[in-house]
Amino acid sequence: MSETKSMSDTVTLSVEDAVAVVLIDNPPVNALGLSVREGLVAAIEEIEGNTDIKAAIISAKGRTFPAGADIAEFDIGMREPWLPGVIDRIEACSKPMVAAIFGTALGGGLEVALGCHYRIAAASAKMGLPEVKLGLLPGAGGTQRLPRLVGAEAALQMMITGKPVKAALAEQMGLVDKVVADDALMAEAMAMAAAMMAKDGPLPRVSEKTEMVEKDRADAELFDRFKAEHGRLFRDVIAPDEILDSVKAAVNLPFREGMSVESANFNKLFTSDQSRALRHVFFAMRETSKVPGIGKDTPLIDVKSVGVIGAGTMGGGIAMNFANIGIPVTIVEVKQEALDRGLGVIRKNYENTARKGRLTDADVETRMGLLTGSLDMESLADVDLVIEAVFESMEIKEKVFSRLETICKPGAILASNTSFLDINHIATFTSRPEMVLGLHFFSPANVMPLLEVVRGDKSSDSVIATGMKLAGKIGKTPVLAGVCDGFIANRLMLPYMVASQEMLLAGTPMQVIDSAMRDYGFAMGPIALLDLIGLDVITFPGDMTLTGELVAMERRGQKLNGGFYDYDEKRRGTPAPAAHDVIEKVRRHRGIAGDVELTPEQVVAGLLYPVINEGAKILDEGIALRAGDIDVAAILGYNWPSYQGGPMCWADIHGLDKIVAGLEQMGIEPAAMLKKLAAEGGSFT
Ligand code: 3H9
Repeated sequence: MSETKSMSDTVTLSVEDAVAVVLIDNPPVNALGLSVREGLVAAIEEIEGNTDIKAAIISAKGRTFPAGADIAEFDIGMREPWLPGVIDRIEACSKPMVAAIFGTALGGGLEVALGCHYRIAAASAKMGLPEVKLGLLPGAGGTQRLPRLVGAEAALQMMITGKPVKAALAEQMGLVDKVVADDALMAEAMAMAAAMMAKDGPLPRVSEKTEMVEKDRADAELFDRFKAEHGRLFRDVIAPDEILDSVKAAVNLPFREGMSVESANFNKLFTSDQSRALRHVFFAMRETSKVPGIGKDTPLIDVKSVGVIGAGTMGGGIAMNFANIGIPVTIVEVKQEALDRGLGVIRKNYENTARKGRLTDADVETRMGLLTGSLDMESLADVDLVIEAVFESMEIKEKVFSRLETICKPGAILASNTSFLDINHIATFTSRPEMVLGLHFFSPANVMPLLEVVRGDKSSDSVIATGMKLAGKIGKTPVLAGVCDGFIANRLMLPYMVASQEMLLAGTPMQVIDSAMRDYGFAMGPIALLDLIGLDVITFPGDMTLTGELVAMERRGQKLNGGFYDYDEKRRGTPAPAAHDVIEKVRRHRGIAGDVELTPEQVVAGLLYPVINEGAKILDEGIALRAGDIDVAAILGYNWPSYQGGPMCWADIHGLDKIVAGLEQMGIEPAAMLKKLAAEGGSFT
């Protein structure tokens, strides 16, 4: 092998048996940043100019073939050479180019592979075009080359779902030429390059392939059919239509013209609010686990066994998270009946999952086998972590934590799943406040992806680091929260719920409120949401409340007799006459006269501006570390539509000065931080 030459800071080239091996080395995921693109151009020039080189392999060091363009570069401005041009040069190369794919070849990474003349993949590799998840489309020739290689339908499927395919399927589809054992990838790629350089005739360039697109052109219904079959994926978001339009161009136009369509559509999406929001969410999701002062050298506590106190809906769901990853859980209850009921619900949950084919019967038994019920707190003597999920009363928490103090081994982490009680106060019930933290799960706890890790004044760094790490292990995204009423997600959304009640009382019909928020992107509006979570769960301020009156009539929402809506057997709601009467009664009681019927835009402003205001206070008080953490908490805890970026990112896009003015108009004092940022022309994110 020749000596290794640097093509740029991140690309090297070496020559072995007349084959140039070009390796990208840009950890962590070999994203195609400026220096990689420069290195690839230099490598192509070397390959073309060096007569000793007869063929080349493009691959990477580290854990993966490039996972795409460098998303971080998008917001700081991309510089030449642009990726589409680099890939064109790879494809135009006069010597055979082989992509040796492993790890996750995504986005621009897969587009580089599509520019190569041959593709060989490791058996464990995955390939995909996930740009749609960033509100984008594959903008380096992917929308034009992939349909020419695998057909428009398979290409659309990959681009519009954004889901990667495994190597075996990629081979079946014709996306790769060969799949080989992981450890044989480079040797097989060398063999392929050697075979190809010995071959006469033109190189197979994907952009020149016509067979697939000709077939697709004959199918006049293809695009309408695809859209009809995948309607859900086109709802609310704009990228899928642009992808469809670009693939249509691939089918109907010559390659270069199709590239122009792709480029125009990419630019449209790139500058859209949706893509800005989704890119923000991509990084925010990955940033939440970074806590200043806590790093690789913070010692972690080994959690090999867990105790959960309370076998109710919350306790049961929490226990399942640990059983799912093989950690034994002792569940403590006060009464045998409650314990049996709790374990029965968990079994039913697992059996339902098995019925859907997502678990085997043996898995169900393994997981149930990891759960031990107990009526005695003493059985928590040896566990590494206890999570209490008992009734929300400080008196009961005091009893529980004072007992844990005497029972648990030194070094055990003592966590509370409280949603609003003061963790610092709870910590005073033990002599080891440094071991106490909040682990706030969202219901259903085995499903919802958010875990608020609540740091008390005295929680040790190790305890917090362990909580954050553990969240990832059980498949949740952790968000660190300080101590306050409601922590981040619930505190943030309480003003939303309160405003929805005031809006109803002022005269806006519930369907108008709910439909405006569905149009904004929530799966349901706030009134329907209240019915779903139960009208007895949230207590609203005021001496006579709508929910209080409905509960007094034994209307508790979907779970009992309906709430604001009446429900049919398919759970479809219609505004309930009983709720109408209650609204009138409370209006009379509060002396509210006249109807203020709001437009959908006014509903959105009326409900969301108070949320932004609360978010600003949460940030200013240091309850959340970053605006992005608040966004993640809202997206994962309350299904805030991610293409709106979460509340703080949405506020930035919407305009902070508009929000300040709107709040003042509503008679709400804007938070100091919000006012300051608006005045400075600053932003939360
Ligand atoms: C594109 O390609 C557009 C083109 O079509 C056209 C252009 C003209 N860039 O997720 P992880 C970082 S759009 C920059 O925790 P995992 C990430 O932030 C792109 N950074 O690891 C994190 O940083 P940190 C299309 C990136 O093992 C670290 O890498 N491609 C990028 O769970 C580790 O990430 C995609 O959308 C990137 N492209 O998952 C793929 N990717 O450590 C996006 C990752 O500082 N990436 N980072 O927090 C992924 O899906 C996952 O990261 C991947 C690894 C599956 C690769």
